[in-house]
Amino acid sequence: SIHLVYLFSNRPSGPLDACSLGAGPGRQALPCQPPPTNMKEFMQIRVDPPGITCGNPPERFCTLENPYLCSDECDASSPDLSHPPQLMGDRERGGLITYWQTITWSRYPEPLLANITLSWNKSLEVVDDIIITFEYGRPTSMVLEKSMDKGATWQPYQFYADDCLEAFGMSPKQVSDLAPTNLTRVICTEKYSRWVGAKEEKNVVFEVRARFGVFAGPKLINMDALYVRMETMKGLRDFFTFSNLRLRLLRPALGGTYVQRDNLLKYFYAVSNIDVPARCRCNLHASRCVLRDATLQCECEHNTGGQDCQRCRGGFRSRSWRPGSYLPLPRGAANTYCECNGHSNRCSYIDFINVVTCVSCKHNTRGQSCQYCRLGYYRNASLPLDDDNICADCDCDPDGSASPHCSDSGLCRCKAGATGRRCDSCVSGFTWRGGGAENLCDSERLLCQNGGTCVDFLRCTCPGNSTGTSVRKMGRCCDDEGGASAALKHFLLLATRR
Ligand SMILES: *[C@@H]1O[C@H](CO)[C@@H](O)[C@H](O)[C@H]1NC(C)=O
Ligand SMILES: *[C@@H]1O[C@H](CO)[C@@H](O)[C@H](O)[C@H]1NC(C)=O
Ligand SMILES: *[C@@H]1O[C@H](CO)[C@@H](O)[C@H](O)[C@H]1NC(C)=O
Ligand SMILES: *[C@@H]1O[C@H](CO)[C@@H](O)[C@H](O)[C@H]1NC(C)=O
Ligand SMILES: *[C@@H]1O[C@H](CO)[C@@H](O)[C@H](O)[C@H]1NC(C)=O
Ligand SMILES: [Ca+2]
Repeated sequence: SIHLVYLFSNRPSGPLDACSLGAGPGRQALPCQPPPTNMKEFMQIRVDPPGITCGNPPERFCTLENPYLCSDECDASSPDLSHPPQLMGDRERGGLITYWQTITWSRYPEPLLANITLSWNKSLEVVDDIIITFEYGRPTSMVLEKSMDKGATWQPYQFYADDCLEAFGMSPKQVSDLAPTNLTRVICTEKYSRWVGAKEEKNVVFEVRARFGVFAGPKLINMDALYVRMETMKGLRDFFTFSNLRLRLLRPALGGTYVQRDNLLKYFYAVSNIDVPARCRCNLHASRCVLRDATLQCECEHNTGGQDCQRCRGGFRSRSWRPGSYLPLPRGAANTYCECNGHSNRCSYIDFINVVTCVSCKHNTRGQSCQYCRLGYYRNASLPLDDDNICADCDCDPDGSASPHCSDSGLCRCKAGATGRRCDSCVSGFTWRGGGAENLCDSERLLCQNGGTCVDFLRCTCPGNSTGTSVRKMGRCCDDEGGASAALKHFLLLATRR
């Protein structure tokens, strides 16, 4: 579970964190999917064949590392000596290792076969390495299988053997041999099956992290690249998806040598833990997954429904369902350009024109599918259509604008002299005075004469105190004692032009 934290730390910040509210200030810019968790908490474990679990009748067993010390006992009727399947998924406390254990290989040469089936009956997406921990040695050969349809059909996920060619007729590979083009290939690996001592290496791993690394780079620094691939590369998302897993144990650990028939009590399987770090697959239409009636279930949004949000909700069936997408980064998109785009929960059927139309569109939207913005609002092109903030206020300046409405791109219609998207600034030669007002003086074109200084683009102040008053206040010239000077005439001319 340590892995999970830095891999996908997008746990929603609170219970109200709904995917449709993913945008806006203070909200996280992340795709709409539930956080990952260790799915061992929710798995149903079944082992086959019946009678494979040790202890009924009670049995003695030895160990590979000390084959003449056979003092251990498995007894299903004793709590301390029993090893039921549940111990593969328990939370071990206080350092005590608990494990499921099989009967020994006393019926050799008949193969010692065991299946461990882990059922969730819910589409899951694995987000980190699946780790199976074997006590008393890892199997000489085994297969990890997966089902995507609740156990109806199975397919191999990875083969494990100390000799892949002999066990499965496959040449041994490692994940590091895989390239982006063949990442979804099922391989046989010898890495987790060779005998190195039962205590030295206990884990058999299905490498998810290393596969992600093929796209996201070492240490998974570029997760965006992985998301893009998930969206664009056929079969990639499905490769990491399963509803159930099965371990087919085909041959137990042999201690690095051939089978010793005189001491078969040292051959058996024992599994102490199975970690399955995964998230519910909700097709990017839910941020939460809950246990309901003992079954995992996405809490679907975007008017979708079903266990995996794999269809449109009842009453929202007139358009076809689509999965959400990881693109555009980083938030992804709901792709629910259907019905009311998430801006209304109510539709009304207008009989005589045979049209279903949304009622009471929220978020300043309007239209049959709430697909337009109300007058006075315009569409934010960088947001998906179902975003709560899709319609931005035109916010046209009441002084500078001729109308409170704006164009599709948010441009307000300006009065003369005003400019800017909101008509809240002036074209050159104009100054803002409750709207764009033409300048009467400035420091470039309409200079004050005779050493005067232009104040507020409206009046000139003149050097010395002896000159006139009226022109001094309003005009551009400071050469007049008052009266109808050329400057005043000029001012009056400008004033009339306004
Ligand atoms: C294990 O499962 C496979 C199918 O995945 C089946 O063919 C096989 O018989 C099972 N083995 C046991 C021992 O139940
Ligand atoms: C999963 O589904 C199968 C078949 O429908 C059923 O037998 C099994 O009990 C289910 N398991 C869980 C964990 O719900
Ligand atoms: C995957 O492709 C790479 C490059 O094309 C190749 O070298 C490698 O052998 C392939 N791996 C497998 C398992 O086929
Ligand atoms: C449009 O949405 C983007 C992304 O949320 C945001 O950064 C931008 O400020 C929005 N623009 C307007 C005009 O609201
Ligand atoms: C202008 O008059 C004011 C007071 O009337 C005085 O303080 C100032 O010094 C005078 N300036 C000049 C340049 O004479
Ligand atoms: Ca355990």
